[in-house]
Amino acid sequence: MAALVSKFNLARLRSFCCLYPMFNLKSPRELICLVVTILALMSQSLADDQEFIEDFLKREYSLAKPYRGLGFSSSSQWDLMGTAMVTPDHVRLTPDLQSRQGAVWSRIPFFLRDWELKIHFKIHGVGKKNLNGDGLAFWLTKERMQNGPVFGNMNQFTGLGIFVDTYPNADKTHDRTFPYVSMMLGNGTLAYDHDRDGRPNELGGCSAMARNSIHDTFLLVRYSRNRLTLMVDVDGKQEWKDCADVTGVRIPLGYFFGASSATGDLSDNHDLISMKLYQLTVERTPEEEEEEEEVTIPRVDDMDQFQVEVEEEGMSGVHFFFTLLFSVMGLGVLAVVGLVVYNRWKENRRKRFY
Ligand SMILES: [Ca+2]
Repeated sequence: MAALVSKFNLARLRSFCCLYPMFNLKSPRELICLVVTILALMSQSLADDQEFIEDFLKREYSLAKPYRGLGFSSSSQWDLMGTAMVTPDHVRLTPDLQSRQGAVWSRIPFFLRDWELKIHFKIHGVGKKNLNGDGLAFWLTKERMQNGPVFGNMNQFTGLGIFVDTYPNADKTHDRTFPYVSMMLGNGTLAYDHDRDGRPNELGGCSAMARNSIHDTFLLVRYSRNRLTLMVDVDGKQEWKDCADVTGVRIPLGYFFGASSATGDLSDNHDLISMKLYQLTVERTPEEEEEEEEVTIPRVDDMDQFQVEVEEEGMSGVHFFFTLLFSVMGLGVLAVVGLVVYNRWKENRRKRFY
């Protein structure tokens, strides 16, 4: 549909260009008129595209100005937590003060299979570079509204975590520049290692100069056909730069979106301006529908680290061993008892014959 709309506008522009030589521009006034007409056509095209995008915007999972449906009332779609505060321009998760934690969590479980999340955020503060912290995190997890050590959320979370880490905790490894954006898939047992800036369990990431930036800073998370892509736009060029891309990622349905932040000895203002969720239209053949298995625990295919034994659907190794052991012992006891009884019976029978 977007393509159609754009094509239509392109056609309009082209027909206009064909007409162009026919115009005999005699005065600067006519030239201005021409430029205005072209600009009007172009803005129309942008507006149409915008409309197309808005069609797929899922408002119930999005958070944007003027931040209605956010707060403590029963009709709210988002809950606030800790130091999170709504202003006309942003949701401030933490102020530029030490030891604060703030978060915002969606109340509605999420059930779309193919989607795109565009996040507009701002991290700024008075601290010098690398004397600020700790950063921001965005979530799609089973758990919600928990306090903890992972940018203001619990550790051993179940689901997706996207981090904008602004402080190098593992400062001896000068392998990356901060802020560093990364993603991790938690399964309830894997931990985010804060002291190592999440290196052991990260799925991928990139450096992004997203702090005290004069430009607007954005993240894009796309999840479609089990492929998870992370992109950043922090240079004011209005273009997405690839950051991480992983296939075979299985995220169960029914999880919650959230954003959280924490400050420690070092601090920053961590502002969330918007989180916009778009549904992606993906055609699937009946065979593909059949192949699409429903997962209960997040995992990444071909990455052992992200696999856990599903114990509720079968016996664990230890359970199986003891069941087998006791069964064998039980059979042994039965055999012995049976043998004794049989010998007694045989003896009695022999005695009767004498
Ligand atoms: Ca860090």
